[in-house]
Amino acid sequence: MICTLLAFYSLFSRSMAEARERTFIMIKPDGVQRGLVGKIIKRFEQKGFKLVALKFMWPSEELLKKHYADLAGKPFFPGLVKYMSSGPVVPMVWEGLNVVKTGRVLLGATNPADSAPGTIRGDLCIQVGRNICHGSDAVESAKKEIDLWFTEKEVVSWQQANNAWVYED
Ligand code: DAT
Ligand code: MG
Repeated sequence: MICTLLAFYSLFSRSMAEARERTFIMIKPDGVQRGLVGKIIKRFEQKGFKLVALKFMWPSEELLKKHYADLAGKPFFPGLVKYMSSGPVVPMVWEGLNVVKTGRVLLGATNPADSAPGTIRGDLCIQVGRNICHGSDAVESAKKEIDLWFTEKEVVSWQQANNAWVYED
């Protein structure tokens, strides 16, 4: 009996821990300028993911160079930093089961020419240099990006009222 309870508890706590995965999503300057903020946020909300941090800010080149540090050697890097620092952005943290991977699926392929219809990029943009949104590509990079863009206090832990209707356990 105790074993059954323990097994059940460990299963339950594991699935709850998995549901607390976090990813860093950002609406880029073109997404803001084109009035797509609400639309992009809506995709994540409707899916069932939980918003745990959000702000509106004009990022510095310095911050963007850190954010895209692993692309520093690419020929498009200077243009990328210029574009990303050309206006305000909406950095966010979303939480949920497999949210890093599923977040990328919701965004669509990096190059909108290859993004499937129904995805954010597939529906709302055309060129890779104006692809309106960013999403972390792995759990580890998500942690780094969240720490880069948000302080610990800005990320809010809370219980979503509809949780039991989004997850079966
Ligand atoms: P993603 O944003 O899907 O994670 P990435 O990390 O490879 O893609 O690149 C970061 C951003 O850099 C991408 O969203 C748009 C820009 N970018 C990537 N490849 C590019 C290219 N070949 N030409 C111009 N911009 C590019
Ligand atoms: Mg990337």
